[in-house]
Amino acid sequence: LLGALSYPVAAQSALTRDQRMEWWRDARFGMFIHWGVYAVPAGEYNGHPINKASEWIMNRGKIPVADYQQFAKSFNPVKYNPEAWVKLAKEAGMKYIVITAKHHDGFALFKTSASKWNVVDATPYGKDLLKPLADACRKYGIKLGFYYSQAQDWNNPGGAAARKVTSEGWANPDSAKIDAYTQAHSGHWDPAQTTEPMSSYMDKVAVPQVKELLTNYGNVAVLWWDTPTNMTDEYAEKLNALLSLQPAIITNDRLKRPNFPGDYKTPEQKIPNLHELDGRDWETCMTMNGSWGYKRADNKWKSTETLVRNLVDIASKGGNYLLNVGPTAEGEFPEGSINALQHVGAWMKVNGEAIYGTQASPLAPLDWGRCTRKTSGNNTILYLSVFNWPTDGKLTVPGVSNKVMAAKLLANGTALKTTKTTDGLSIQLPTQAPDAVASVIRLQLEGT
Ligand code: FUL
Repeated sequence: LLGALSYPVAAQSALTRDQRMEWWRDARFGMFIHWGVYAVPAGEYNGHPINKASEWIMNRGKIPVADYQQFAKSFNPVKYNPEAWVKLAKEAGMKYIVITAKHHDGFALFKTSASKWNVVDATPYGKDLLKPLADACRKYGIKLGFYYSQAQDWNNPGGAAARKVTSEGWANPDSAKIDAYTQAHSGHWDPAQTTEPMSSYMDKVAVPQVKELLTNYGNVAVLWWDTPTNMTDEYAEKLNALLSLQPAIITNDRLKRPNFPGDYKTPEQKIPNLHELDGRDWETCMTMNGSWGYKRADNKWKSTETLVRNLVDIASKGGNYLLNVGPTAEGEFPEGSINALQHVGAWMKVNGEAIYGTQASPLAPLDWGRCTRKTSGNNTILYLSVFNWPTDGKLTVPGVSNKVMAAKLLANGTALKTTKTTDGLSIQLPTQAPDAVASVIRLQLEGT
């Protein structure tokens, strides 16, 4: 009889949101992975670079379904080494990974009976990519989450397509015709995309696949929905109900707005200003170069300084940083992201305690850097990350009048002298910054 129920009734999780969110709030730093057959064209189509295209190449280039599906024949990630990926994430100081189980191109990185458009059935590789990643995460104590594009799906018939993007960037002689068709067909550019209504895509693909993801891979820490384009309340409800398969799972705010706010907000490619924060949990997702999916020509990597300071800035405002890697079709991380992860990891090894398990700064914005906070018994620990090292060796911390129990540099343990001034606290620093990117002072104060 129970088997006759199509959807499990949303059992109210025995855990509170605070309990489910606890690990995530402590973690502060995670890895996003955008991986799929778009890594084959890697930003180019018919010998032309497509404007702003990596994982969006099918839509930007208005590539017909049958042509796009050809890329799967060259998707053969024989160098895929999930243990190496997980170890690298861990070395970088990241505590969780969120991978695109299915992006807008509809391609499933996992074994699914809901659609043939998946890694097992459509590629020469022929094996589930998520299973060994889930195993590696379990082995190394990293939480695993799945990104799932629940509404936009440009390959499985009936999936939605964002309306506004027009064909661009390649010398397609039919551009004008294709754009007119797209405008008239709710963003779809190929009749093969609309042979079924969205409700049957939801029933046949999205709902069963989310069920598979939440059943076949052990503990799933995060369901990272993406783009609510054309979502109805009815299907948002059905997808949301599936989360009860994983009672400890947390989820973001992209299932359907505004009725499904999820557990946290997801500013994209930007760090919110303080006045934009409303007390809800949030996570900034960001690329390491300019692209989510692998793009061969994109070699503009953010510097270690930018990445570390972003992480510190985000932690000082109480948020998380989800930093992206776009692996190649062979299954490797691009060199530029490996380097970046190693450099951030070296900083985190020394200064990680200024990030993990911290809370937002209690101080007014500082012109020389950022602050995070922890409580320890009857004391408050402030972690002062100094970006601009004072040339006169004196750092002023406005607004601090508590008794100082201890002050030291995390980089080398050097104890620091402090004096109370009318402006707050003055800390005597060595002339040289121990770390050119961000040097952290651990300041232990009486009182909480
Ligand atoms: C967006 C998507 O459309 C992008 O491709 C990317 O996945 C980003 C994280 O979210 O909404």
